[in-house]
This record gives sequence, C-alpha cells and structure tokens, in this order.
Amino acid sequence: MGRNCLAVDIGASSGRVIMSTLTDNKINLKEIHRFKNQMYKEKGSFYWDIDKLFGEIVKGLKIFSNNDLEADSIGIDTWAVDYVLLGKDGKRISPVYAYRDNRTNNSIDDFTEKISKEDIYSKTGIQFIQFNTLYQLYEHVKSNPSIIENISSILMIPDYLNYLLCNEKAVEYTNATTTQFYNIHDKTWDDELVKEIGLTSSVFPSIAKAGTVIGSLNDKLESETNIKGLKVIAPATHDTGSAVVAVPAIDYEFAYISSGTWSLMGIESDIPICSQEALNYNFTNEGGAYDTIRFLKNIMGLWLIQEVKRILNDKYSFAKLVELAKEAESISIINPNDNRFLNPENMVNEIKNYCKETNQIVPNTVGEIAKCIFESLALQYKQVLLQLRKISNKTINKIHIVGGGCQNDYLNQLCADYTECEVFAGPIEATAIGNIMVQYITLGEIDNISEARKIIMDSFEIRRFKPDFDVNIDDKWNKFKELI
Ligand code: LFR
Repeated sequence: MGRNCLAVDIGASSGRVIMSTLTDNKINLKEIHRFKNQMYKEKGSFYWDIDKLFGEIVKGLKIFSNNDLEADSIGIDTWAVDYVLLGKDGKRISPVYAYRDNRTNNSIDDFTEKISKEDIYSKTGIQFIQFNTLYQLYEHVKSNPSIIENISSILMIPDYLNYLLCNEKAVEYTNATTTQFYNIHDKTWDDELVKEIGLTSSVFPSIAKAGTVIGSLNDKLESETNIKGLKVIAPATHDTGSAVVAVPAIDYEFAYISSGTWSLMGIESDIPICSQEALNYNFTNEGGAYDTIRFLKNIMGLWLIQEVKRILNDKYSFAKLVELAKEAESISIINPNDNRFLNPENMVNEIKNYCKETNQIVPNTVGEIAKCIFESLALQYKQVLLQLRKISNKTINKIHIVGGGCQNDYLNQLCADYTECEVFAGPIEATAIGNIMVQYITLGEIDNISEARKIIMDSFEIRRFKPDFDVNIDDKWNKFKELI
C-alpha cells in the first residue's frame, strides 16, 4: 500500500487539490478538485478573494473524504509576496491586495531614498521588483497609518491558509525571503527595514523551514470534512520554491525555468550571491528548501499570452495561439520585462504601441502578436542565461523547463535554438510535485532531495529538445539588445 499526501497548489489563474500516492519509489498523482482564481478589481485596486480560495480548499477536502480516500498530510503552496493582516482577535483586518496592483509603481524609488539599494540588497539579496511585500506594506501603511495600531500579525498567503486549517501561525522560510524583509545574514526579519515602514518585527510570526509540521486539521474542519489526524506540513510554500525542488537534475551545471504565469529562470546555489553584478542585473536570492538558494530572475512569462487570450475573449486556445505563432512571420520584438506589461488594461494594444514606439513593424494578426511574445521570451531566456554564466562562472549548457509552460513545445524549441542549450521539458506538475516531495521527506518516506529528484525522473515524462545550430538570430538579438 502506498502512502498518500495532499497538495494544494494555487496559482494566479487556477488552483488544485491533488492527491499523490508513493508506491515502489514512484509517484502517482490524482486531481481531486480544480478551481479558478482571478484578481478582482474594486475602486481601482486589485485584490484576491482569499475567502473563496479557502472555501475551495475545504470543498476539495470534502470531495476527497467523500471518495473514501485517506492521506497523512496536506501542504499548500501559492505565489509569493502577497500578505494578510491579522488584528488582535486573530481575524483578517484588510482585503488582500494582489501584487499587480499599481499602488507600488513608484515605491522602489521612494523607499530607496531612505535606505539605499545597495544596503537593502546586501541585507536581503532580493531583487528590486515593485511588488515585494516591503513596498506593498510601505504603501499600505502610508495610505492608512492608523492600521498600524490594529495589526497583531502578518502572514503570507499560504501561511494564512495554514492558519485557517490548523489555527497555528508561522511564516514559511521560502516565502518569507521574498518579502525583502528577511535578512540573509542574521537569518531573521530585518529590524531596520521593518521599522522604516512603521512596524516592529514582532508582527511577523516565527519562521518555519520548509518541511515543518505546522499543526493538524482543527476540530471544526475535522468534523466538517470527516478527515481525522491530517497533518498540516509547510512545503516550500512559495510555488517557485516547490517547482525548483521538482527539477529533475542530477548534476549542478544546469539552469531551470519554472514556466507558468512567470518564467523564473535561475540556478540553485549553496550561498547567496549578492555581488554588485548580481545587483546590477537585478537577480534575486530566494530561499529554497533544504538550505539552497534560488538565484534567479523573474521574466514576465506566459502572463503576456494569457492576457492576450483574455483580451480576445478566450476565442483562441493556448494550443491555437501557438499554432498561429508558428505560421506567422517574425516581425517585431518586445522587452518582456518592461514594467508596462505588468498589468496593462489591454495587452494586445500595449504590445502594438510598444512596437510602434520602438520603430518596429506593428504586429497585426493574432499569430504575429503571439510570435512576438514567444520569440521575445526566448531572447530574454538567452540574455538571462548569459548573465547567469557570467555571475556564477558555471558552464551551464542544460536548461530544465518545468511547470505548465513546458507543454509549449514551440517555446521549448525556441529556447533550445536561441540559447544553444539542450532543453529538458517536464514535469508539468512541478509545483505540486515539489510540494508533495517535501511532505514525503518530512514523513520519513523519502530520505532527501536527491532521492526525491530521482523518483521524479522515474515517475514523469521528461522530453528533450536539441538546439538547431543553423538557426540564425543575429538580427533579432541585436534588436533585443537595443530594447533592454
Ligand atoms: C510565480 C511567483 C513568482 C513570484 C510571483 C509573485 O507564481 O510566485 O515566483 O515572483 O509569482 O508572487
């Protein structure tokens, strides 16, 4: 009989409750419940419907138990940086802002006038991106100073969901590091940074490493779901942290791309790299499971095509968009990481305007727009690879693409051709698998991360894409360099 775990994996557009079974060193996944997630807009601000998300988790648990299934533990991972404020009575006191909300558009410049970029980077090793919890909280408190009196604790999204499951408050480490409040040298919250926004570090609960048993399902939920003794384990609660656990690599000379709404491209490192060069290139050192550092860069990713799909009223499937891109002529390139693409009203118009403003032919057909997105992403993969090689002194000629985005063979091949690296695509369910693997390690079923990766290699299909060295990208590459 295999042993079962439950993974709750929630991304910016959907969430799932997945059951895994480990038998004879192989993992098998079964989707129990899938639900939609979406930011909502109210009076010009963007938020997440956190109550709905928790309701969906409970619904998943009920479906699970109604099917007479059993599990030892549950683990939750979601995107990072967003937070929940709790009042003295332990209840949420504010709606949950979504990180794409534009209130932090100018916050980095504003905040770094008080503490310099160099100082913040040497303390935290975290990239400067406007949605870090630091800038979000800074604006939150600035626009509503009286809230300070009422905040008794701050939890990240998965921590809050864990708290609702088992009444225990803890902030899991991989997610804690993304706040830009975590001091990598002191290995705790940085008092100076927290103080600068008007709070004290005591509002942040203690930090729990990935793999910690946080508690077990509370009495109310036990009777509601009819599930007894379910342990609540914090995996790498940051989805990207879980995805990196699931990278099926055996050596160290590889880069990964966790491909979903974002493309997170980087390497696994034993130590943080906070050099001037790393700061100039704006790389981040996010905490990983089991004392690893995820040295990586955020690339705007499939968000660009997701938004195009949405603006076109979901008339085209992702597969159709890829097909149209393949057939289209290559006419223009964007810098995917330009801030204007973070949350524009209309992605199609934003791309067209960008091309016009940069004196390129304006893509008109859906295929031309999709091609522009995929080629530009692959160009940025090349750029980030070159920077990674330079900073790390590693050769890096293999790229592992994991996550839902690795189903896009067209982009996988572009990545191989443009970077001249071998590309390995899979597993698709990397975030849920990484989440599950940490639970199995905590339960004592798997020894360590290397064994976990071996099991992943044996359990899931990994596809290989060889670079075509005859592809010439000189013109595109030169244009791209002009744009960045
Ligand atoms: C991916 C991700 C990224 C993070 C962004 C915002 O889902 O977690 O790693 O930078 O979302 O939280």
